[in-house]
Formats: sequence, C-alpha cells, structure tokens
Amino acid sequence: MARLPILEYPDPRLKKVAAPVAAVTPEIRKLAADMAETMYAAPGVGLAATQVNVHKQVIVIDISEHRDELRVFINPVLLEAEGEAENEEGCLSVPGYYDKVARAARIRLRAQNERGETIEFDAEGLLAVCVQHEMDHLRGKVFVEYLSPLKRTRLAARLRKKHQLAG
Ligand code: K2U
Ligand code: ZN
Repeated sequence: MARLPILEYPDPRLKKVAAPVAAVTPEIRKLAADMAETMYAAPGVGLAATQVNVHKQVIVIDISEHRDELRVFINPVLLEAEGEAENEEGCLSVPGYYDKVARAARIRLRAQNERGETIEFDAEGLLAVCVQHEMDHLRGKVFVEYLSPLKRTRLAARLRKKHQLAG
C-alpha cells in the first residue's frame, strides 16, 4: 500500500467531478487501500478519491473508535435524505480550518463495496455527515463553499498568507 499526497484547497483539481467506476477491479481495490492508508495516517475519518487527485467515484470511511471498521463506497448514490443537522466540520484538504455546516440528518445510500456488491443502508450522525461530505468531494465541492462570503474571503486571505510564507 502507499500513502498518497492530499490536494489542498483552493487547488482547482478539487473542483473536478469524479467519473463513475465501470468495474470494481484489483486496481480500484488498490486505490481504496492506498486511500485508506492515507486517511488513517492523516488522520481522518473519511477520504474521497478526488482529494488524492484520482477522479473516480471512490470513498473510504472509518468512524469506528478503534479505527478498524473500514467502509469502501464505490459509485455512491443518495437515495433519500431527510431532516437537518448542523455539525462542526473539518477537511483534510483545508487543514486547520473548522466551521459549522448544515446537512441532512438521516440518509439512505446505495453504493458498491470493494467486492463489487451493491449495498444499501440508512445512516445518521457522524456517518451521515461524513458520507455527505465525501460525496460533495466527488462532485467537486469543498465544505468551505457552504460558508458565508465574508468567511470565505477571510479564509482565502489566510491561505494566501500561508502559501506566501511557504514560498
Ligand atoms: O474529506 C475529508 O477531508 C475527510 C474529513 C471527513 C469529515 C469531515 C467532516 C466531518 C466528518 C468527517 C476528515 O476526516 S476531517 C477530520 C475529522 C476527523 C474526525 C471528525 C471530524 C473531522
Ligand atoms: Zn474533505
């Protein structure tokens, strides 16, 4: 397995829309394994292929306490979304920045797993938040785009300063 570099906002490649996966091949399973290693090392509880500059519809998530319950979602489709919940979110592509985002409280998701089997399940809480956050990445959307224009202006200034200092 390999740890992959994570794109940082406002990298324009984070705006690319991911393509469906035609078949769950050994190469797709290797991608998911490398994404999982990258996610655990970050550390994070989710990662979308877009964030490692692979524009395919693959997500890895592990919200378990002992970091031993990896879920791989390929070609995820939101079947149902209801309610609303606001949570503090972060993003491995926007290090050190956290803010509140309102999302659906409960969702029903269909996806393929790493064996190519189609699964359907209901989610709420952190799993629902994370799935929606990662599915946004596959659509080329980063969570800071939900913020007010003022907050986005302040974040942009902060990132410009960070990148100037980095040289
Ligand atoms: O997509 C990513 O950057 C991974 C996020 C997923 C996530 C965002 C918001 C809420 C839940 C999950 C990273 O895991 S951000 C780090 C983190 C870690 C634990 C809980 C929340 C966020
Ligand atoms: Zn993110």
